[in-house]
Amino acid sequence: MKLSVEKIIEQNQKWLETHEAAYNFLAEKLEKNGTDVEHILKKLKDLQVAIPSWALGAGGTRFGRFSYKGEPATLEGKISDVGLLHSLTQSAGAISLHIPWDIPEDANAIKEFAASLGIEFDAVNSNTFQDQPRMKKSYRFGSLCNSDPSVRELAIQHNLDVINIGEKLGSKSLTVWLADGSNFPGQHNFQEALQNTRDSLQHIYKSIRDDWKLFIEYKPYEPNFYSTVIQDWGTSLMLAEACGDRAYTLVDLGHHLPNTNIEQIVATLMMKGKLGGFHFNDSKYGDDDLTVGSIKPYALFLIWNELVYGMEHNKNNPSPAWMIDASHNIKDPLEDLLQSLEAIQIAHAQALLVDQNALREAQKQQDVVLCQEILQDAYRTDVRPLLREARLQSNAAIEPIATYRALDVRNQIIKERGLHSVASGL
Ligand code: AOS
Ligand code: ZN
Ligand code: ZN
Repeated sequence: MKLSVEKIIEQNQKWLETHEAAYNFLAEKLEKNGTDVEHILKKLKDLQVAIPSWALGAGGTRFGRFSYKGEPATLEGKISDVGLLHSLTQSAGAISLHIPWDIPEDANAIKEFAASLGIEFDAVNSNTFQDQPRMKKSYRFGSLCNSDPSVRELAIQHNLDVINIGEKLGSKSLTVWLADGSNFPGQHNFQEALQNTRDSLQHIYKSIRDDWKLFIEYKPYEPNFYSTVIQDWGTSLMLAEACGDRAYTLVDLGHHLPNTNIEQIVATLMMKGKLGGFHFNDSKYGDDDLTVGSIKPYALFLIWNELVYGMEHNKNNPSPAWMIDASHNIKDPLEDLLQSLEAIQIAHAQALLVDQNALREAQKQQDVVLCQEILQDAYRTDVRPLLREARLQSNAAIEPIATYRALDVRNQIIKERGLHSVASGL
């Protein structure tokens, strides 16, 4: 199913008048305070966030999974769902594939189909956390870290195959997230596991083309509960540096122990020019993969504040590859992703509102109270009229979720695919 621009514009009429009044009021107020509103609108329009192919169906836990109605059962279906999100927001112009869940039968045809919806292929993800049918060896005791060289070889080869598929689709990066770790003290020789991982990653890195990047994701625990080989940003950074210039750390918001200061991690990585990828989600306890901004919106704003600062000041850091890595056990996945996109852009816009010069000055004066006032003044601004205006100017929906519902998109999808169609993946 496809949403035409005409239909979206027609829906926009309902909200146009209220939107214009709210937008003009806010824009005038901001301009008076010296904010360049056009600049913010441009930044909002430019930001494109990749949608992972595995977020288009319902997620699950180890206790089970409840499929959602009309999930996309094919790669075409997943791309077409991302096309819907992009039509509604003009900010989801890419998909991130997971291999082997999403192996295209005809890469050219898939590429053309995606292009017809304005969708590009972002990072490709390898999967060495599950055994595949007919595999000669098992990842039960790890993949790139495994003490058995033949398992490491298998995992390296899988990554090379993923790169090969990505090249055919026009991807420019590989994301490696490893489940490798141990469940019990004594199970691993920590040093050997890390060295094996480093050697394996170096091998993979040598096979990526000059215009590609390697993203190394870290995570403190799960699925292993005693130790994880790449447990934190420091280990990831160390491995990225051991690989080379085009290897970077990937920050996933859910991959931190409670109360970790993620914004400081972001600042440190950007200062080193090593923040390459970013996975958005939200969490209360661990890697909960909840809707972005649903639990800790202020933390998200503080993180965006460092991202905005870093993109402005750390020219050695490439523009990070943005992706939503959430999974929704009970919501309509497309509505959940629309909420996530909105939350990302809200925090982005609020961070763009921070008066950086005033903040630097207050920091120099050691005026702690004023520093907090400056940040919270930006955070407490209702920036939604800016998001709506950016979408309106891009022929996207002023109100994406309301438009999705008004156009009865889910029911049309169900008509096409059937109620019980199930997405491949986790
Ligand atoms: C796992 O926890 C990570 O966040 C990954 O990015 C992973 O590849 C993805 O969630 C699919 O399993
Ligand atoms: Zn992730
Ligand atoms: Zn995760």
